[in-house]
Amino acid sequence: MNSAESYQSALAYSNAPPCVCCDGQMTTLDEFCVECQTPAEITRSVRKRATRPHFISVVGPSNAGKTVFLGMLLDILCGGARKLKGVPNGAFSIALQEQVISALEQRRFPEKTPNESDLWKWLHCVVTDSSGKQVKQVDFVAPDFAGEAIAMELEHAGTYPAVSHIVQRTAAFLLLCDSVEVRDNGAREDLFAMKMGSYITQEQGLSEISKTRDLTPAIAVVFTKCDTCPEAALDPRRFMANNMPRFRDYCQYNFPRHEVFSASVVGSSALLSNDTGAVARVPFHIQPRGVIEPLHWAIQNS
Ligand SMILES: Nc1nc2c(ncn2[C@@H]2O[C@H](COP(=O)(O)OP(=O)(O)O)[C@@H](O)[C@H]2O)c(=O)[nH]1
Ligand SMILES: [Mg+2]
Ligand SMILES: [Zn+2]
Repeated sequence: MNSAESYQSALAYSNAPPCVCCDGQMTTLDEFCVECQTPAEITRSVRKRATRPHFISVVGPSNAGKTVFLGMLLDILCGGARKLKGVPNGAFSIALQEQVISALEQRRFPEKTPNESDLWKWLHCVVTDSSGKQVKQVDFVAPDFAGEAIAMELEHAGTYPAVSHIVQRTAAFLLLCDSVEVRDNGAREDLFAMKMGSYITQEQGLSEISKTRDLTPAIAVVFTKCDTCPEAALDPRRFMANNMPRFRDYCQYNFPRHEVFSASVVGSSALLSNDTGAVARVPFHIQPRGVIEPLHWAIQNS
């Protein structure tokens, strides 16, 4: 490296703020944090506003409905009709919203999320909550994780460092569970949630003493696709007690702040097969239900 080059690289280091997720050193040339894959765009925009961002992560097994839920959530926040309003930051947040909504409008569900963490779509939205006496503003930052990556990391901690960094930094988790899977395959979903719960406990270094309200993250269990599962829609708490008893107990003991919700993004859908015999679920009309409530609860409780 000649002196001009080393001057350039020194400048790139000195001007870049540390990563907003893992505090790792970044350079002005990085598009993503090399450590945790958080886009530099999020770090830049959050540091400019000089606030400490609120990481709310949406987790759950593959196919739980995370991508669709996040896209719809963004769309509702930006509609701004309610007490909770959001302004999306950066091209990637808008891209996620667009991808999900335009797919639904064409009566299909969006493509699956890639496994490589740098291809994940990140959502960043400045959310204003004016439902209480005091107006509260938070930076809502959430990666759209691939479910397989989460599952791999739970089995072999360290496979996806990005997941670990983000979990450590997260104040509230929305744990999405496919309500039909829970109804028909309760034990498996219960086990996944247990693994997720103990991973969070371990990564956040929660000891017996720290399990007080203030130090534990808020956990919102969200039963998705409840348009196809009336039991979950009717009484999500009871549905959890009946079908995921182990994780219910785990939450009661380890996460003093937890709540249970049910959600769906479509009013109705059907399984249709094409000429080759492949079966796909086709959404008929967009009718979000219970999408905003878990986020609102998470903001107020973390
Ligand atoms: N009936 C119904 N199906 C849904 C809903 N949300 C998602 N799905 C289905 O679940 C599949 C997986 O959703 P996706 O968001 O990609 O899951 P992810 O892997 O957790 O990101 C979709 O392709 C749809 O078939 C919903 O609200 N209702
Ligand atoms: Mg996805
Ligand atoms: Zn980082």
